[in-house]
Amino acid sequence: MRIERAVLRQIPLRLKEYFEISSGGMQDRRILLLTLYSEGLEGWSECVVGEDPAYSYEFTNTAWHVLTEFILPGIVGRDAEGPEDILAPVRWVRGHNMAKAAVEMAGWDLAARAEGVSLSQKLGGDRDVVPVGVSIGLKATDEELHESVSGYLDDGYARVKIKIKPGRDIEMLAGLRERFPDVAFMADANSAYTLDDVDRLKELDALDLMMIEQPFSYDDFLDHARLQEQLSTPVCLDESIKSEGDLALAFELGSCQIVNIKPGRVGGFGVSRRLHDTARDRDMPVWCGGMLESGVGRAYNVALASLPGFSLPGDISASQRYWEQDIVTPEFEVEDGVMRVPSGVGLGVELDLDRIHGLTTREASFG
Ligand code: OSB
Ligand code: MG
Repeated sequence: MRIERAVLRQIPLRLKEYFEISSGGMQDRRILLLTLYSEGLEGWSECVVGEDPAYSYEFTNTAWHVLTEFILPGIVGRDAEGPEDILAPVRWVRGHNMAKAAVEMAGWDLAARAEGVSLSQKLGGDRDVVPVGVSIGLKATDEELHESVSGYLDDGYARVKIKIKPGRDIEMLAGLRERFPDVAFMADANSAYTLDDVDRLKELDALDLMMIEQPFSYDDFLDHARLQEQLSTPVCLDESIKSEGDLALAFELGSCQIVNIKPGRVGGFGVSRRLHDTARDRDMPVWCGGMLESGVGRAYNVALASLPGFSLPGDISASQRYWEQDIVTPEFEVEDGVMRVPSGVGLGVELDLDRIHGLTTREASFG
């Protein structure tokens, strides 16, 4: 596939509800959409950066910068065998996985379209529906949290993830467990703790959680291992796993028992599939995380989650959980704990191009 042209766009999209995690909040998303043109086809992808460098050093402006200055000029006009070597001319660019992933993933859409198959089929997915959960941000009061949980349970989610931070953790989760004795809950700390908090974190073991996600810093493999040793609740790593080497390290040290795979964070679909394969060989469950994506990024997450090793529900929620109106049709929906994997060619959903063009605030094109 020869990449003849690339267009990068930014559009504002306001989350229906303010979303707060331990490092801060978000409401006004700035979605980056990439279109690659090759042999009469268009491949679309979303660069899943946040608006500030809290979750990762990458954010909207670093991705815009590195894509427009280095990555897109480096790949436009070049030939690639397929999506997995589309980034070959810019291998020298260190880091910036989310920026790189956007290019690689648009390449998967192009490749799927060229073969007339869905993204899921192209990747090797073997399921028509995938189990899905919801991730609920920090709430000011327990009452608000309980109300939110109860609404999402009515919507049919298969498990509920609760954001935690020091001061909003054990007691809050204990209250939730008391009110909802049988719900599959997990907690996500987004790096809010250190090993000094180990005694407190051990109290989680009484709450029957599926897992605790990323309690410590993204680079703290050793302390995560020390925690897991003392905790019966499985530790799941998110921010820490950016490459195959990170997974090998986590496995070797015993830093976690479960891994959350986000294709943007690890640099694309190729790495995501290899992480899935490795975890599967080692009997380590994986699930697909989310980055509050528009329908474009969501299409990739659903396709990824259709691989056989994604045994746990992902953070893949309905379009309506995030947006008044998504930028794809049909919107993604949840019923009885599952989401349907699109079976149409490529992303398998239609882009609302008029709306995307109307919303575009920044645009750069190459070739
Ligand atoms: O840690 O999983 C996370 C959103 C933004 C940044 C980090 C995270 C999240 C979520 C939301 O938990 C998951 C979703 O997209 O629904
Ligand atoms: Mg997380």
